[in-house]
Amino acid sequence: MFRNISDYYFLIGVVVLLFFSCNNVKNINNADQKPDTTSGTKTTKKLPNIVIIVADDLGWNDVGFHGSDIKTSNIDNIVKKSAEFNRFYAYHSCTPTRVGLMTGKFPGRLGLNHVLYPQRKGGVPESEVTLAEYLDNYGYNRRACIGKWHLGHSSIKYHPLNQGFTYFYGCYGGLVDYFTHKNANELDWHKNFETCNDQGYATDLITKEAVKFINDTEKNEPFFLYVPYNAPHSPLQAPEEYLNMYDFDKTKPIYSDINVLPSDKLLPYQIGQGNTKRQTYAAMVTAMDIGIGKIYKTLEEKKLLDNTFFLFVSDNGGTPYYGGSNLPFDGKKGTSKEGGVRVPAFLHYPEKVESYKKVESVISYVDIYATIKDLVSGIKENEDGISFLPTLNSNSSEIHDQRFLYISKTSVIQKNIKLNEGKLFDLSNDIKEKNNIIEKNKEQFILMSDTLNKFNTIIDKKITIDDSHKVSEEWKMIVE
Ligand SMILES: [Ca+2]
Repeated sequence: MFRNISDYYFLIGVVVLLFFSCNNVKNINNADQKPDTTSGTKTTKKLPNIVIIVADDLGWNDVGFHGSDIKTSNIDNIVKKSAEFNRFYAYHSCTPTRVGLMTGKFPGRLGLNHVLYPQRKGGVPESEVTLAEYLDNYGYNRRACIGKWHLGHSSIKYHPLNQGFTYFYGCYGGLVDYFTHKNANELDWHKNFETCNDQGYATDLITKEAVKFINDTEKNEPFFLYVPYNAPHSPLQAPEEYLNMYDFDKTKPIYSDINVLPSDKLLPYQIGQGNTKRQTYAAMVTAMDIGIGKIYKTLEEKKLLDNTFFLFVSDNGGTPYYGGSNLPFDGKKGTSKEGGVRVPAFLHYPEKVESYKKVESVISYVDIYATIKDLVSGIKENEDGISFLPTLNSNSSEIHDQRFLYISKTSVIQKNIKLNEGKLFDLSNDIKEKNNIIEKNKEQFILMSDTLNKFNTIIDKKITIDDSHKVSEEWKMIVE
């Protein structure tokens, strides 16, 4: 069949690749420039509020609207009035997806296709025009990041308030204790630049701050609210009120399913553990779902919902060891198989999405920046991303389906065809990526392999990972 895909698709592929290559040159040349607000059409139309909610390590099979056993009634109800993305791809781990979301670029371009662990130096360079900085130029005076930052903590220059946000609440690192708010033995909970001693379950605190931020909005004042929950990422911890929704039995041992594991794999956390890992994980997801419901309801009560771009997405697939499930896909967080990179996502935006719609086009985390750029300035492309607004009003988007979407160093996708680790798969009839179709599709394989190699040459910036950072007391960021 792929012999029939023919020169037309090949040409499209080359054109798309050239577009990315040329754009890369442009980006390097313009790296230090601020956004060009003069080229964007400043519209007299009322700007939409932008709310982006990111779940952390939430698997494909961990939301009710995908048929999960986990209770997510709030987001399930929102999805019924949204565009649901059936092919939304993230990077396979935390920091890189956030880099792509915040810069519109593949994280490898910035040498950031790795996770910023506590001891790791680096972050998004100051020269990047983050989404928050971009929106600053279009009249968004209030820009909050409430949740888990994970885009650099070794220097104050990486702080969210130095990357375009006007308000920050939450943690800098990626593995905070949900109750003590400690990570690497130090308190990692902050309000703007200051240490914050708020007590409570992290998910609930994040929700409360997000709701407060919306309630503090003056009428006709567009805002950007970025809510990267750290849930349901490990450590597995949930308050009893949420565990009880899953028949938590205090008289039974905690984590009874972990006893079969070697003792060196036991988790050090005790507070908030349920009877099983899956039960605890489910309670964490439900806590987040209830939080999202509160954020949504606040927008509704403030009569802001109609004019709000409300996007929900997970930053990568789930980790079965920590209770997540990516069924029916194979793979997990950290892999480029569908289970690691294809994530739950939807957009609620009554202005553009009048009723439920399932979007089948291939959409990516780097498209979020491009879409918001399109929304506020009419410019439809940004570095590696392509606006997905056109997909909301049509059954398919040729530009999304025909492009080669770079997934990772080992993987590239074009519509249903996926190259991963030297094998070729047709996702239209093989979602588990079991049947290598190279033999009958050698031309396609060569094309995809060449494309991946070109991407890796262009995008994968070689960097030396520096693990010499010592987390300071209360994660205070240093001035370099
Ligand atoms: Ca993650």
